[in-house]
Amino acid sequence: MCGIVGIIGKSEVAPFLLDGLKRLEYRGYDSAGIATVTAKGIDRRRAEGKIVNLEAAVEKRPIHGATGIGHTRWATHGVPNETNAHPHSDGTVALVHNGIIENFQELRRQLTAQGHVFESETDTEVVVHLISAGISAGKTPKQATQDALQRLKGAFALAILFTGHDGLIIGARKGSPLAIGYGEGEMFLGSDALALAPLTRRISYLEDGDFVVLAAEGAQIFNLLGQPVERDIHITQLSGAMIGKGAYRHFMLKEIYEQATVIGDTLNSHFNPVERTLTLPPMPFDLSAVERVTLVACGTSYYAAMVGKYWIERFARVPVDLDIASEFRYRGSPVEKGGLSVFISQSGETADTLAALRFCRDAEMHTVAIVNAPESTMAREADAVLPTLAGPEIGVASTKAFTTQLIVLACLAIVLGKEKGALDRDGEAALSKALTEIPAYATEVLKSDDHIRSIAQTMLDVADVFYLGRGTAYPIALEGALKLKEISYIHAEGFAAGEMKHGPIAMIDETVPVVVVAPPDELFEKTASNVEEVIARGGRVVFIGDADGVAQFKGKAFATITMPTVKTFAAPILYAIPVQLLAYHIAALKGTDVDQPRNLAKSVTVE
Ligand code: HGA
Repeated sequence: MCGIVGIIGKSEVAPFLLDGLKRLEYRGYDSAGIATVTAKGIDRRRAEGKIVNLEAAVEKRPIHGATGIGHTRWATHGVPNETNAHPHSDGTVALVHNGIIENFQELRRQLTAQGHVFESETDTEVVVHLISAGISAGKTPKQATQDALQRLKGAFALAILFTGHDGLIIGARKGSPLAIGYGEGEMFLGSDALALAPLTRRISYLEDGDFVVLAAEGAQIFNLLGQPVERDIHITQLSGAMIGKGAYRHFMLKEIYEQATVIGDTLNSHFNPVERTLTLPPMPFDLSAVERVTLVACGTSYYAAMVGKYWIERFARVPVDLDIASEFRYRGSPVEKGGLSVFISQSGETADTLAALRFCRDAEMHTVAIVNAPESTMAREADAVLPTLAGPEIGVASTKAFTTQLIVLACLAIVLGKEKGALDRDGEAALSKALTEIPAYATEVLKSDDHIRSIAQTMLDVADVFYLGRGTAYPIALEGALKLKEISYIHAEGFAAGEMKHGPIAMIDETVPVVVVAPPDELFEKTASNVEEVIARGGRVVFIGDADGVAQFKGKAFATITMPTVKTFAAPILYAIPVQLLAYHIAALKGTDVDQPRNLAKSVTVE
């Protein structure tokens, strides 16, 4: 969340800052702003809302300078208006920030008592005044920044300009990501390499506690004590091309449709079609010695982890602890030295999940990251990486990252099962076969798109939607409800079907659609009974099952979606698609901002 870009260029930087911000807009769209420094001092333009508003402001009043910083905001402290938009500046210093300054109130009190006047409600503005106070006291920009950083608690990535110092940007990182880009006589800063990819491919990543003094000739990196440190420069593989929507109306729809391909790509990176075996990249620890697995993630990735728990326990016979990252670290769980901990995150930057990874690493657990961003902090810090090959996911509501996470978890469950001796050759072959069939089935499922759209049409005015499932369909019910909430703003809840009678069924009447995720598995009859209970109370059931299941509810269910008959193992991956499409069409028909839903952003870099 919040995107940062900084450029020391050879000519006007405003167009490049705006371009960099567009590549980071998935991180936040509450407001955007840029600032430059020239011999005349600091100048800035800011606008509430999306980057197009900032572009209009810059067009109306062009901003000049070859050194500049930019920001796209996801507000944590202070409403999303122009006054709270970054860059914040007092005329001496201008800066952009990603993160949360946790001790901002205390610092603000102290600085106000010293005569500093604050104009915004943000936590960020204290950093401006702290550094500025140092400059007024005669410190250099480097010293003033270093001293200010030592007083900050919380998380930050910062890019800072100084009046009188055209050609200088200081960047700093603690918790939130920040990359340095090396050009020819030009230097760059960015929240990720993607933002910098069109400008340079030579990238190094700041480590926590680092700050960098950037000039046109290069970068000097220091640790918090001010000692020079070296960080490797590598060539990013990320493409600088702006990703387009193609013929699709929204990125989310395009990404739903890409699933047939990217599921296959991800599976093929582990599957040997000749020997029909699955392998994982070598791990720096012995998988066969793993006695317990801890799965940690947030949001949609958490629901992928939940499916992973069912699979690992069933096929590898290894107990799995499942945790929401924001809870895990604080609940004092007894982590086991030598145990396996797996962290799942599309961006690989999710603050809570990253903190959980570091917590487990410090407790000497083995750490594995399942991420879609191969150059992310989690990918760099984990003992081993299992990448999802979903390609860039631009829609804020995750779709293809989810199903490729499931593929990776399925492979992990199978390989762990083999290593633990819980799965024999035939078992592996049967499960692998079920996975290899998924891409073709996914293409078939997508053919229901128009039908699902017609069902969506009947759900535009509802206030609540329930989703039910059992076994691995239960996390899919939870994910279906989350997708709907995220993009349509309709209240939705997922339940284990067997839980309905313990409370939620009291909510059922003819106004509440109940989406049932019911693949043909050994739990089908039990789910079917729960559906009957809902129908008996007037519930409007949208039944998702194979032809036999659908036949059972013809005439009783309000609507049905017929799925191909697939193996139980493959079902959660395929049944994710209709719930994604249903949420998508409801939101698109309602006319919400599907790709950039209100209050949300991708790459959740704050706690
Ligand atoms: N706390 C700052 C920056 C927000 C942020 O990093 N969000 O991800 C603000 O509210 O402006």
